[in-house]
Amino acid sequence: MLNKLADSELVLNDDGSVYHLNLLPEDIANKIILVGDPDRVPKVSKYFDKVEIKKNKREFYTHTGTLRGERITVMSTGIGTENIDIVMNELDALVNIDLKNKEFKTEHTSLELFRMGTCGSVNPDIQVDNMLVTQNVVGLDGLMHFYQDYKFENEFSKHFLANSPYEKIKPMLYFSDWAEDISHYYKDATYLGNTATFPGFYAPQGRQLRLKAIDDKFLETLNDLGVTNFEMETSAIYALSKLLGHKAITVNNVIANRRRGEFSADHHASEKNLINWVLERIIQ
Ligand code: R1P
Ligand code: URA
Repeated sequence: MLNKLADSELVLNDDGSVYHLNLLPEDIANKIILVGDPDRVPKVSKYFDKVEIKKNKREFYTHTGTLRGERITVMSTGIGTENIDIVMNELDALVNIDLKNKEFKTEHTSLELFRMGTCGSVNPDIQVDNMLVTQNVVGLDGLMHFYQDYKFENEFSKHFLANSPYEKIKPMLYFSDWAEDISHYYKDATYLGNTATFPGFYAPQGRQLRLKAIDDKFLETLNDLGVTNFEMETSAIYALSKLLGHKAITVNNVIANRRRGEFSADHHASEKNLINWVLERIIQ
């Protein structure tokens, strides 16, 4: 059959669930909170009225339940865009592929994806323990170069490409803005910014412990190019949402101000604040 996927391409577990997420279509809601840290999942779902589903495999922990009567899922992605590649493709398969027949469905279902993460700011004026919503994102990890038809250009991307001095990382750049506008949920956010997503936490984000990073001015240079904050997932979430027809928005709690060398004095309290901030807005 024309659209039938081979067993090697769409891999399923013995119970018919998708390979890494270990989920069946009925296990997820259309509104999904994505967090990096698996420990953040129960910290979110403890606010649900009730939790109906708890499943996990590797770093992917999922709780689905209701909050103020609305069905909602919270899932951990682990760290990095290579995990987001798995999360986005398998979430999409759960709603847009008939898993029993391994055929594409004719009706498209669009998910609402809310990344709730942490980041470091490279704008010295952005204060720690505040929420920063990503409007534009630049990916320096290279994932989207493996997908055909990914093209994106806007004022931010044009400015960045025209002015970036980093020849070595230029071939790995790609850009996106929010996949479809679900920014109304977060219209009162303190900061709206341009996020850079990296394939690492240390040298890729300009941190130098015993090894030297690309140069000593990395943070200032990226800030001058318009970047406000650094993290490790949003570029892939925005770009794959765009291609797959889902809606996505990231809010990151700023836990580090890299330019001032400051870290949140109580990042546990700050995380709790982030969770409440998001839940109050996405389920009214
Ligand atoms: C690095 O410590 C991790 O924290 C940030 C980065 O994107 C990376 O995943 O996000 P989370 O707090 O959601 O994991
Ligand atoms: N997450 C990151 O990826 N970088 C930071 O500086 C803080 C959180």
